[in-house]
Amino acid sequence: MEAAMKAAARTSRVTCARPGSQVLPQCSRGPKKYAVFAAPPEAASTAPAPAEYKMSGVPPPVPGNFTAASNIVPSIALAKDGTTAPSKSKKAPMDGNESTAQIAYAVSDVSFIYPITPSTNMGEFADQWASEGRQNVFGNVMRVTEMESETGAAGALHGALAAGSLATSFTCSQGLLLMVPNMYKISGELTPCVLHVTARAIAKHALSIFGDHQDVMAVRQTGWAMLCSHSVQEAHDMALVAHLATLRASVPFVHFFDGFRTSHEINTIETISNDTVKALLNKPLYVDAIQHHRSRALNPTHPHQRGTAQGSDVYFQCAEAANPFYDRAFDHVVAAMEEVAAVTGRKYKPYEYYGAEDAEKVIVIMGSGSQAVEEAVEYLNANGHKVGVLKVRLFRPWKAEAFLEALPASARKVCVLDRTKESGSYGEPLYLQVATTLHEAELEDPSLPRRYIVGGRFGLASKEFLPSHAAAVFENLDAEKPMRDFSVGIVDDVTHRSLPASKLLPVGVSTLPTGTFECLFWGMGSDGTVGANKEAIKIIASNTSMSAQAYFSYDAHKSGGVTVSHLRFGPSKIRAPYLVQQADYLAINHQSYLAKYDTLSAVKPGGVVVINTRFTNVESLSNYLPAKVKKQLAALKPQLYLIDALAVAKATGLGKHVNMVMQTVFFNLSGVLPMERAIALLKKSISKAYERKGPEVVAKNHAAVDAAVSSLCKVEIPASWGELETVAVHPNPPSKVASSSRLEFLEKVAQPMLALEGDKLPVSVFSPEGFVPPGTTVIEKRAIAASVPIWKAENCTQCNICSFVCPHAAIRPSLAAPSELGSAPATFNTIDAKGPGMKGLKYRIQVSPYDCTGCDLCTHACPDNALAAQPINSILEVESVNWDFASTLPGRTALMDPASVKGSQLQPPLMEFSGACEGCGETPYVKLLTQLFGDRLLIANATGCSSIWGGSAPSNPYTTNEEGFGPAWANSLFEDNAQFGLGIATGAAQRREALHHRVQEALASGLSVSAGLRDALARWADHYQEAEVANVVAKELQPLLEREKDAVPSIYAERDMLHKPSTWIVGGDGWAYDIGFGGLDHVLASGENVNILVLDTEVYSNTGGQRSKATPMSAVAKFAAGGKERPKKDLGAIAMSYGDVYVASVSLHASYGQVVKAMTEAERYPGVSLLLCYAPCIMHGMTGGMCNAIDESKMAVETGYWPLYRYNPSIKEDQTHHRFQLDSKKIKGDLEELLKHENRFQILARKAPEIAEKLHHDLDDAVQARHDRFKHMAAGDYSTPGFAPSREEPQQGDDKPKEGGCCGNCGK
Ligand SMILES: Cc1ncc(C[n+]2csc(CCOP(=O)(O)OP(=O)(O)O)c2C)c(N)n1
Ligand code: SF4
Ligand code: SF4
Repeated sequence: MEAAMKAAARTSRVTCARPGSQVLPQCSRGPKKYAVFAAPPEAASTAPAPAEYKMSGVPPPVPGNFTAASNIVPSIALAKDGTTAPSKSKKAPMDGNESTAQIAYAVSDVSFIYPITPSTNMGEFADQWASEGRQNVFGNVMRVTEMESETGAAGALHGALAAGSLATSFTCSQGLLLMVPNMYKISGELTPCVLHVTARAIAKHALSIFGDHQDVMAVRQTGWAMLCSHSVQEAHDMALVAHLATLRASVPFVHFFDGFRTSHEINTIETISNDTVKALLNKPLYVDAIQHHRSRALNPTHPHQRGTAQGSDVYFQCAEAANPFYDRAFDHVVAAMEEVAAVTGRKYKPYEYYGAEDAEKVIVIMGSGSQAVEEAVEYLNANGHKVGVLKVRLFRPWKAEAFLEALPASARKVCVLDRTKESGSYGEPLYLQVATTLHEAELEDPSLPRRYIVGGRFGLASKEFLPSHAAAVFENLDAEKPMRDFSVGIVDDVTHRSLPASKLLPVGVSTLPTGTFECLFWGMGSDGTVGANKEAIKIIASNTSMSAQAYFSYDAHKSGGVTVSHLRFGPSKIRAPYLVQQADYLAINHQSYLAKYDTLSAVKPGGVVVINTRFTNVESLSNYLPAKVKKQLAALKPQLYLIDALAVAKATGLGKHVNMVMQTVFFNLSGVLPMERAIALLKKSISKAYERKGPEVVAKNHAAVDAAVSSLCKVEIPASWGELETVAVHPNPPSKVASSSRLEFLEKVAQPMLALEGDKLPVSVFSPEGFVPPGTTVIEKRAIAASVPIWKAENCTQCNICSFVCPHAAIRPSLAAPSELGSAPATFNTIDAKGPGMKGLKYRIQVSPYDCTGCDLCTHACPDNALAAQPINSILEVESVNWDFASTLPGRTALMDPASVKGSQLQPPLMEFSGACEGCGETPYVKLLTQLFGDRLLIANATGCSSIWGGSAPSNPYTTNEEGFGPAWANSLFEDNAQFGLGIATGAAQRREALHHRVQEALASGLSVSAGLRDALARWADHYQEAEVANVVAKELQPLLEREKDAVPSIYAERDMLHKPSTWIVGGDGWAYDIGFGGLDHVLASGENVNILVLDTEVYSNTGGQRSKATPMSAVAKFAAGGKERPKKDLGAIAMSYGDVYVASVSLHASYGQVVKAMTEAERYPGVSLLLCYAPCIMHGMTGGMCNAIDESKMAVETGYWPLYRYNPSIKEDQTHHRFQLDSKKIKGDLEELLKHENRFQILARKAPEIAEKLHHDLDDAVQARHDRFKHMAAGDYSTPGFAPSREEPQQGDDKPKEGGCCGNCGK
């Protein structure tokens, strides 16, 4: 009920003004009056503009009841629940996304969005504020709609604009590319609109979520103005400038800032209040502009047509007709900047120079990098140089005169830095624009001095750009012949284009304002360190007069990865768009990091170092620490503190969460606030943050704060540590199948990257196409589990289920002949192997403690209580030796049918040790796939969690068997994976057909080869489509072909196609149900022999849990904050409706046998197969954690929430045989019980119990109805395939039956 009211309220707020808060007077237009042409005020002005639009041949807009002086922006009343946007400017710490979203929300009616890192948060902020009822400056609540893709978001944006709304969106990278077609349309129609973009790299040789300008440069041709912010403060201010300028200019704006660097950097900014924005928009100029935008909307009361087709006679002229808008846009931006300056005191220019008035050398740059250049400029000028920086904010439309005016006349040498790379171009876009500007100026005025101009690249994918790099750029300009087309910040030892390091400002020399305090915190993903530091910086920024800045860097693991928090605070404004170089304070929250990473390299000599360690005295620490680290400590002479934070956390009931303890210690040692005050503020922030989790959790955290400081010990560093010898260690484990290229990759690329030293790698070590060899995760050895399972031989019944369910392939059965156990470690106990063919063999279950994540799924799954979790420290050494020994035993893969639960686990998993979360529900499916068909797998993987845990360089969990065969894996994009997979399958099939043809021709031509080769080729030709036979013969053929390659060169050349591959298209529900559905549907209809595996977590897991069309009714997800009101899409029914698609719905943890059966059948089926896989995910918020995924999955099947079925079109229907088999035949148990175990359902139950009850009830009904339908289908009645009986008849508007019961369509 409340949801319905909310929805109605939202709609009404958007479409009509509340009494007394008139948004815009709706036009009471007479017929045939045209007000459809975009026409901005003639000149940029802050003075009230007359409501008159001069444009030759264009009638003025019809004013209706509107007057230019009317106040369109009502005073902001509190929304019903009392929430509102800030009404006064204030200083506040926030990141670039929030600072932008605040403005976008304040001035927009609607937003259409689609999640993409790092822009997603802007949409999420907007959605959150809307759900809280926050009003924009028009007194409305923004309507936020998540679309199925950015294509859809852009289409909807276009539509909303055409309907006269003030609409906005947030995106970047691939998302922005998907918007291109509509961007042309929006600009072509001269529509005011702002798109906020966290500029990001584009997926090329690899995907990267980090920041640069490749995406925005890929839309520079679409006719949108492009305004760039250089800092978090600017993101706030320029967002407003963009929204004002677009109204003035009637040209759409892309407002962009650097992804992650600005979008996720927390900095203290001065916010602009809604009252201030409102006052600006109340100016008659904007009143006019908004009214004009609305009045030229599509409206049947004063209709017009747009989007027509034009021919060669007029298209060109029409395109040129828009020139005046672009000609004036620059002035409008200047005017908007002046207006913002007038109310904030912050002055901006489209091109702004900073530096020596008589500078000889100038860097031109756009984005956050300009702040690093500013620091370098200050440093160099203070040291007698004459340099400056010209910061570009407005990239499009470009105004040459203004640019030239901003450039000091003294500048003889100019270097343009682009944060993008256009391979093959003659210079990057900003460089080309500046070069043309200078060249044309010199042509027009020969008296002007000639300037030397060069261009270079920096900062791709957030590569560090330091003041030192900027100095290197100035030094390049000093050369007699400065390098052109260079890179800075990397070492290019291939084409030798990188600049040498700066001598004037070496790395390590600080350019920060005096008194800035820098801190580094090394934490583990999901251990709470990042969250705690966000709170810390907010406490400092809000409770002291200091400026503050925070930035967080992560590695690619979904869980258990490394996080480093970079915090700065001090008396002066902090720019520094780069990582902390010299920390005053270093906290290492996990002692193992000291040995694994060079954590001490960025600490100031004499700084504070705090280590969370079990070894809390110098003697025990000395035994633990590697010599290299001790030597570093001796040289740095820090104030060293030790604390067993884990013990404190455990004692206070926080388990392994040490974040609160470490945060308290930070406040104590940094002295940033008086300790008493710091504790009070910390406790306040804890109460707020954990309120939702209940008073117990709050109390435990408070107790941890109280206990922290007394556990801290200060230790003196022994002088002897400085004299230690250090030896390099080589952690490469033995590898059964290791090509030289793989070993080289592991040594030269993977190991440095895993040690977080990838920044130091030169260009020459990389494969330019970004390819990664198989099996690289084997060297990671993360040891992130707190406890790992140990086998209790006496209880084991040898079912192999522990291995089957393990998401990380970290526990496996071993079989050994007694003779092979001679060199086994003493602790490697075994039992007699059971089962057919196992006689005389020994059996053991072995865990890899370094690779286990401690998820505990195996111990929960074991039906015989044969596994017990033990603390990792107690077993690490023993069990890792046992694991190494087990890895040397020969595989006994042929002993059992692989297509069985037990037999599948005797096959080596060819996907191991991925970076997925502990207990992830996706990985076991893919691991099983590799055990069933791994030696012939071709995988097309959609972007999503499975592409991140499955392919984050250098970690490639896909590995090879003893013959070197294994899955070949590729990710194209998020949206096109089905088509990509179809292409792979078609391409491979085509090449095999051609090979088959060649073989047949060769055999027919009586070729002179050995009888053995002839016979094998003939057998292959007869069975080349039957994998089981063809692949055996293919192996047999390899040595024969090698020997006689000269006789059959064309067959020899294609010999890798003798092997029959199995193509699998893998992706999440976001891909399959939403963005990739169009392609998926096409593949379903294609009849090709491909298999589709949908890992259904029922949300977009990879981007933080946004709603997809697979999200079940009543679940709370991002963009479904009030619980999803619509049912889950039935993808299986859609697929079955084709009739010739194999479809199965499986749940690995609920039925081990059914999933093996379904995968095997799907692979065998000679057409399209679709497997819908229930994948528990951390996003579900399971009570007790992911170790309960097995019980939860079973309950989901029992209650009918997740059905198990197989639809096999190859079965011939008759009385007893049916294509549709319902494997979960009965519904039992209480669905409500299941929902009680998952936070995604409980959030709503706590927040709005009545709505939850209704939605849960509806879900229950839908489950029951589907089960009834399935029972019919299982009995051969397919009369309503795919259509669940609906509970309510849809309202049919004009088509509703007329009296007498006729639908009316027959005309009666
Ligand atoms: C065109 C485009 N838009 C958005 C994204 C960002 N993105 C990457 S993965 C993902 C969600 C994946 O969700 P799903 O398919 O359900 O897979 P899961 O992560 O749950 O395994 C999104 C939105 C993208 N990569 N490309
Ligand atoms: S605890 Fe988890 S990761 Fe470790 S072996 Fe068991 S199932 Fe695998
Ligand atoms: S699917 Fe869920 S559990 Fe698995 S890696 Fe993604 S977020 Fe983690």
